[in-house]
Amino acid sequence: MTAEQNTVHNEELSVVDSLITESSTTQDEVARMCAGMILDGQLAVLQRQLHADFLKIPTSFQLPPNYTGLDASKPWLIYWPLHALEILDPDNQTDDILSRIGPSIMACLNELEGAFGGGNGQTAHLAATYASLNALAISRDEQVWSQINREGLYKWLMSVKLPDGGFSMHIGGEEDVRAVYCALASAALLNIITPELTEGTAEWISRCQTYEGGIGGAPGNEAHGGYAFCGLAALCILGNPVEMIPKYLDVDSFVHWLSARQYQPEGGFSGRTNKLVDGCYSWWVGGCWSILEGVLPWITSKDVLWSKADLQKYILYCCQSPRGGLRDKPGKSSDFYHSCYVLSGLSEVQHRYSFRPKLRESKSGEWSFMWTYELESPDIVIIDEQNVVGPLNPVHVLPAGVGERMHDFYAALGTLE
Ligand code: FPP
Ligand code: ZN
Ligand code: K
Repeated sequence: MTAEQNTVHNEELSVVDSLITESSTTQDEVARMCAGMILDGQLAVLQRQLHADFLKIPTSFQLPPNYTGLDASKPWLIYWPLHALEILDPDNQTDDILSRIGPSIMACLNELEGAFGGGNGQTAHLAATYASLNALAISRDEQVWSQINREGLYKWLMSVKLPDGGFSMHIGGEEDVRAVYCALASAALLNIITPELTEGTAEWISRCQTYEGGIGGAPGNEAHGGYAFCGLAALCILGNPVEMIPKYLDVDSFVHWLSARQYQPEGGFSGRTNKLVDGCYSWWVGGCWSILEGVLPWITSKDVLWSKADLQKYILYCCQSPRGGLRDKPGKSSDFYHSCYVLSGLSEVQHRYSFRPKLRESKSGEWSFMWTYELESPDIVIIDEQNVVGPLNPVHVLPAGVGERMHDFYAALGTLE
């Protein structure tokens, strides 16, 4: 079935009930607004220069006052825009920008605890640690890499590991599947994955899959796109995804829930049932599709579970802010978080990723670095040359090759004593 037939098909089947609520009204408004912006049979142009200028703000200026709420997210304010800049165009990464990543990130290291906080002197935190290591991967700064105390970081990771197999975000903090993903992705980059670090974790992730088929933040919580990605990507770090995914997830119900995330006529994804489309789910949900397509060949064979063409249209027509940067939906302002994940979603649409276990020796801790990519086929999605963004590692959400290089640096140093 082509994307066009798919649209007609869904409209014929759409059921409108007579109950009007605040949510049904906003849903109708968003659908109408997006439909009005999307031109059929054409593609909007990706405004590269405008987005690059927006994404360079944190590298050259003081952030505007509305960013003060992100004072505990400084590593994210480095990772988000720099990842987005690099997939937009690798030439955006000047030596000057890259050389300033290391010192800025190292200022967030909590030396007493052994991991990174959201800012200078702040508590060590898994989200900040994940964003910090991703930013350091992008820096390619081996001098700074060699300053990281992997033993100390490993001890801290073990201190947030919980007896049920999950992880808490910080010492005494909340336990959720974000924490699992952030811990494992960090450990994979540093080549410090051990059996004791991962014991019981796949089973814990499995308990987060809900009756809807998606993955919730913790066992018993509502399925959500953000957590679905974290759970699926974490399984791809824990072992060979070809075995891990079907072993720990009910794949049919997961795929069923994922396919219900795309809305018509918007073309974008929602994060959960009965909520609105949002550009950032182009990655959180789209990333799940990338991984599944790369691991389970039957998902790759047809374009009937979701429409890449329609997601690309949502991104290009509805998520580009006229002031530069990418956004949740029309009417919202752009920000660095949405720029990172909307552009990653565009990359996912334009590339087909494959998991290739023979690429490397399959030692533990290497599973997430065995991904290859090619441009998606033109009968699945039209890729206009002027809109192409770069490929990713779909597990680490880093420009392709970047996480691999950092992992190899630490692999050459060997494992921990
Ligand atoms: C709902 O917000 C959002 C959540 C419940 C959390 C989502 C989780 C992520 C985005 C993943 C984070 C991942 C890492 C690696 C830190 P909402 O109610 O405003 O949005 P909604 O209406 O779209 O559900
Ligand atoms: Zn969003
Ligand atoms: K893809």
